[in-house]
Amino acid sequence: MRPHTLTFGRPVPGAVPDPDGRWRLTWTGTAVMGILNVTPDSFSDGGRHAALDAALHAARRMRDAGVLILDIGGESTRPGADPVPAHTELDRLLPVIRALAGEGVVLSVDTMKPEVAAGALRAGAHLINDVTGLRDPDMVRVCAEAGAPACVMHMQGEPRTMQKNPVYADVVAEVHGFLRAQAARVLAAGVPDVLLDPGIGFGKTLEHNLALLRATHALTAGPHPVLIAASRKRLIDYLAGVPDAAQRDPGSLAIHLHAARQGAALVRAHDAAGHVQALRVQAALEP
Ligand code: HH2
Repeated sequence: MRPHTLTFGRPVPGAVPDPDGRWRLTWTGTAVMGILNVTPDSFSDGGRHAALDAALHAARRMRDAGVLILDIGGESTRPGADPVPAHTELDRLLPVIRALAGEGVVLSVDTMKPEVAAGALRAGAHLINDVTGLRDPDMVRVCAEAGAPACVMHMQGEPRTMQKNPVYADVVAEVHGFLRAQAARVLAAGVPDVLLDPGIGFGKTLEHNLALLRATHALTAGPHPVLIAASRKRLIDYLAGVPDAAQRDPGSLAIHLHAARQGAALVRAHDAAGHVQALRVQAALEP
């Protein structure tokens, strides 16, 4: 099983300081990034405290189950989703980040907005997961200044319209080429490290998604750790007839076990405990 490393410009739970003043988080095989969505409507009404308690309870259960990273999101990026203002996103994220900082788990924040990333990093988050792939120079600056690595994801178009008519001449070459070029650009600008993610479902047809998943090994052969995030996505409905997203954990796991066999460093999952269990069993079965 392959070792993976993610480098941070400041201390992070589980990371070891280096003589060069950076902190290295190292793991072997495929780790889990657990999804924590804090986008409840109840945040705007009297259920605010209950919603915060529920989010913290879910986060601690994922941590105890053995996730490496928690990915906290305050805005849905689902196809057709409406954007949320920065202050609303921060309002949802900050209480959760403040409560979980210091609880021994690496905190990633899933945001497209530099001002949200900056606020989240100040509050104790460690990593930025930006589905726009750090195309905004302000996002690059925020990550570099905070010493936070970033997940660089590929997306064609923007969330509201991306599934209308995605077109590629060669999807694998284009997506991998974009990720490699962005990684070089972002690292040159001072961001300490990157995770690369082909962006399953972000401006891609079923055939595009399958081609990218089958080619995961070509991306993992490169120098950067790779994240695959297919949890509960629509391609599972297309492949197996599961219209209810909440019922798609078995299909998610099948995709993520395949990604693990192809060398993915991380998989992003709603059913974090189920993924930790299955990945441990698969790892033990490898010769
Ligand atoms: N997909 C979603 C959100 N964040 N981040 C990365 N790096 N890669 C992804 O593929 C990815 C992501 C999908 O978002 P949403 O539809 O809001 O749902 P959820 O956060 O529950 O997955």
